[in-house]
Amino acid sequence: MIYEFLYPLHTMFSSFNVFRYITFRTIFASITALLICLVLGRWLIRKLQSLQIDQQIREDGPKTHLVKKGTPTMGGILIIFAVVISTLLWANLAVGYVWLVLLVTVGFGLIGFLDDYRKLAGKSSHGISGKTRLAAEIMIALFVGVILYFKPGFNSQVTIPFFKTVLPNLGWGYILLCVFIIVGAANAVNLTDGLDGLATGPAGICFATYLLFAYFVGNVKVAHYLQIPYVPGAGELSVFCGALMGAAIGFLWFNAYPAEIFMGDVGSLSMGGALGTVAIITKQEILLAIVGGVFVMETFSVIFQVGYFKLTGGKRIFRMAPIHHHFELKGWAEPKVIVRFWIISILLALVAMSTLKLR
Ligand code: 57M
Repeated sequence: MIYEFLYPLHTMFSSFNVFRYITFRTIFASITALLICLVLGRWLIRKLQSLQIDQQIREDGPKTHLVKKGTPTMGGILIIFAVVISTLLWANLAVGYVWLVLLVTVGFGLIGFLDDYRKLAGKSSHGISGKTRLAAEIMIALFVGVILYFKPGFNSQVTIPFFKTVLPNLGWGYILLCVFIIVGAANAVNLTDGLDGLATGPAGICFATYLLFAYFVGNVKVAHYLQIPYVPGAGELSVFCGALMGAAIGFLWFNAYPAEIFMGDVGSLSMGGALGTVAIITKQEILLAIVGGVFVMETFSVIFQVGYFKLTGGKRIFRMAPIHHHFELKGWAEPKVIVRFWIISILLALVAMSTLKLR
């Protein structure tokens, strides 16, 4: 809104010309979201405690988690609030992509909210049925895929890291890819969110990375120089990614070990769905597997664990999946697991950025 109302006044106040710059608005979107989380975090924790919206801890998990019983959850409500307010304030709302990512953020957040609520209402760690949740996620992702597929100027080519001339055109199959990436990313972040800040940190790193990608693909000169697809309007997603990065950092202030609040499925599904959608719009779909490598590693550890368990009639590859629990049961202190996963996430983000030149 600031862009729409204040930039036109630059003819009277020359300093308002600064509102035209995506870089400026991205920085202030990050600061706005971060401050909203810092200012409201303590209040939300107290509110959730008074409403007894606290985490049910599964008995079959690592025993070190039992002390976490009673930790307020559904803190993702704050993340979504901060991101929506900050994006509406600082992004150019005439760009349709902004509304598309906001739809996914709020839509997946609502699914997570209902899941969290059912767990609390049922006082167990099982929420709405997996099929219902998956169906709702697929519906939203399908809507995004169809909108993008039929949007004039948006192509159904897939960008392959390291190969600038390999751009397979999936046709309507691109819609299925959209569903796979958005739903996959949402559930990968959800699985990863099992230690204090374990999902929050890498999510912030991923949005910082896609903040840059969005700016690059949305700038015709930079896109041409890097020989990556030019996506008119995608630059505004830098503002959205900046807001999400700021909100993640702000939430981490309270979610850092020992966590005073968990984000809940409302936060993890929301952030993961938003990340998948940004990766698609910026035409850096496959690169998400590198940028979000921690989320991919966590998900595959579960797939391999469950598959091996069924194949061998009860044997396990890991002491417990997802893999963060494996290291916990090996004796690593929780903070050590968390910070080492953050380091891996930073490394993967740097490798992903390097692929823009290694082509
Ligand atoms: C999402 N949720 C955390 C919190 C957070 C198929 C199977 C792999 C599913 C998986 C599962 O249940 N995943 C659900 C992970 C939970 O966190 C809540 O959920 C939200 C995110 N969706 O915001 O509200 C617990 O994680 C801990 N936590 C923190 N700090 C945080 O900042 O300590 C979360 C956030 C919280 C808290 O203890 O209660 C979770 O782990 O459930 N299942 C598992 O991950 C289980 N693994 C398992 O069963 N492995 C089996 C098979 C199925 C692969 C095996 O290895 O043989 C583990 N999780 C639990 N108990 N809770 C182990 C058993």
